[in-house]
Amino acid sequence: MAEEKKKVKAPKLADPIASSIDVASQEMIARSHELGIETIFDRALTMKQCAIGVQGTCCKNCSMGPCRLPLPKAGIEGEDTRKGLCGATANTIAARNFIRMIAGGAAAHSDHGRCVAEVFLSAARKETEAYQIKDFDKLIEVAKYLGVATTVEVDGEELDRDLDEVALETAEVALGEWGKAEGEVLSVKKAPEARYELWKKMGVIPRNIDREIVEIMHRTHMGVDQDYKNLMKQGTRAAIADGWGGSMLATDLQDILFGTPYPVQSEANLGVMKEDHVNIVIHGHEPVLSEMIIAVAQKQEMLDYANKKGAAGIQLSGICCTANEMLQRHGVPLCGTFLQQELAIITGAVDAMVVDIQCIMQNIANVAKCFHTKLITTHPIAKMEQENVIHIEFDEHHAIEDAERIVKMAIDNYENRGSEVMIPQHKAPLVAGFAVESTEYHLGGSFRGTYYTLNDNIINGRIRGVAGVVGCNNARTKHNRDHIAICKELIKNDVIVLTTGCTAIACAMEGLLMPEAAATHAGAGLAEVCETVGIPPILHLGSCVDNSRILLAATEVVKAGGLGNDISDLPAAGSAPEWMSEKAISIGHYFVSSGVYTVFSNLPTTGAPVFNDYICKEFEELYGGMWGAEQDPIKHAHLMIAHIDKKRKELGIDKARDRVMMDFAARQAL
Ligand code: BF8
Repeated sequence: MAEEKKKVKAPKLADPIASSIDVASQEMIARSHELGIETIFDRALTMKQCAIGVQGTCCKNCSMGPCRLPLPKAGIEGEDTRKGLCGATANTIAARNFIRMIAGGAAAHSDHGRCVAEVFLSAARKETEAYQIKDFDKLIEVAKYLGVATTVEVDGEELDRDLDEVALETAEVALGEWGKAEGEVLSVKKAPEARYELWKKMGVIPRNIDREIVEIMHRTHMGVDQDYKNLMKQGTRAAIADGWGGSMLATDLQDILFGTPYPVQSEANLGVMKEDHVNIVIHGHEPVLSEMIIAVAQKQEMLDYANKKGAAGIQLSGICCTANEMLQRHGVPLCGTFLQQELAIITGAVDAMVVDIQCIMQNIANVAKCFHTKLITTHPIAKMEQENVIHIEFDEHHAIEDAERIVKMAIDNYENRGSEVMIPQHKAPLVAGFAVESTEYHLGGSFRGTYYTLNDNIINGRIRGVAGVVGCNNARTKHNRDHIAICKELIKNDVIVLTTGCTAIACAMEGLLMPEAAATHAGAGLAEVCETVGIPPILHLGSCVDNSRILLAATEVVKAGGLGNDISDLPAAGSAPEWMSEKAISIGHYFVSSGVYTVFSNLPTTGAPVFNDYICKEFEELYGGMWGAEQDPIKHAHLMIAHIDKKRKELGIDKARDRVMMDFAARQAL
């Protein structure tokens, strides 16, 4: 009887308006409640964060723990006597946890890169017809930095080497970067010379990509490295192996295979799905999968098959970084950010969601159960336990057949849709695809494609500085709020923004990736430059592995001259306002190690104030870059702007000055 009387508590439901700034997402969160489907927004209310874990001071690296070392409410007065069972201090524990996050992030980016390198090798060996080299200029560029000969001497004459040979050797050397026995990661030399020399002096040049990740796991094992500075030295080496190694190779090899992005127009948000079309949403990270699905979905026989099944066509769209990859090379629309993956299925219009690796929430399988949606995993390292998930393993040797099977499965599923379709009618136009090469072209035109124009406008003060704003969504933060507030504040203050990942999708959904956004949102100086060269004030540079493009853009700015000798001299700053993944920590740390002041909403280091100070203050003296943390978006943007102004002052360009055309008399006076 007592049980009967016990009241069943209604589950807490997220307030749609408080959960997201995006109207389409708000509508779908409300829809999820109507249908009784739980999403991450609801779970964020019921599952509280661990107060010690967020401080970074919980050690679970051996079975005597977890040892939890919360920071006393009153802070630490005098000696910090907190210790784990083995005696590990809060600094050691926080540093171990921090660099394990770097290892996780670097592993994810770099393993993605390795997979692309393997496909590239298959293509170079002509083992697959599905993948072929698209960008030969990029192949030559990559071959050169990997030390592969691109010319051959015949009878005393220097001739171009056979491209098939160049491709094969480049693929073999590239793949070797993950595990070679000797030497150093070759792409690291793409950094400005001063940066490379600094890393050499500090002993943080990565030897190969995998080794630096493995060494983190060793050093953080019970009873190994117990000096937070030494731990961070290895964290730095692994982060460089990611940004200037695994991620950079992923980007470059993808460009060789699938083409280097050039500006394209498209649209963003859940409203890109079409009710009368077969909707296939591709979610994950490796374009190896999505490229094939794009190719197959455009085949006339597939379109005819879709028509036969009663659909007007096939609408592809993307979630997470696959979305950015498909967008920047093909103009395929963005369906949504990380936090919209469940919401996309709740439209009832997704006939198939195809996923590969990273940022895929396990709950999408539970949501898919409530609809007709086929959820298809494709990668051998990323399966799901729920029984409704279909696994079709994607392999470059039969990629077209795999893609055909997937697309056909989606088409066949179209007729199984229920009456519950509700696609929010919200989407925004965008321009994306600003790789280093296309930005150079835009800035300089066809006669002098260079970064001089950007440098000139930074020096004359029209552009105050450059910001890289990147990263995830986080269910603990109102969806997209901080991305948008920070980006708007930066461009309002004449700081041009380079963006990737989910920040890029958020900006697209807000209409900020349109050239017209310059007139409505940017300061007068930045707006003038954007209008003159025809670019948006926020440039979409691709997916998260493409943060390597931001590093290379910064390097081009250094090379163009007038703004110092190193990335740390530039009036530039980085930000990840809504970060959540380990990849974000690795990215943040390779930005910091490259000399960039990088601000996150919060850092998992606050429980160890000495270690926190080390990475947020002392690191600047060592590497010219440091971490910062600020939750309030406007203050966050102004920390970045203050740093940009500090750098302008150091460069002696803090007073706006226009280039003066001097007449003869003025020259004589000089
Ligand atoms: O790699 S920004 S939520 S999608 S981790 Fe994931 Fe974060 Fe989005 Fe792409 Ni990057």
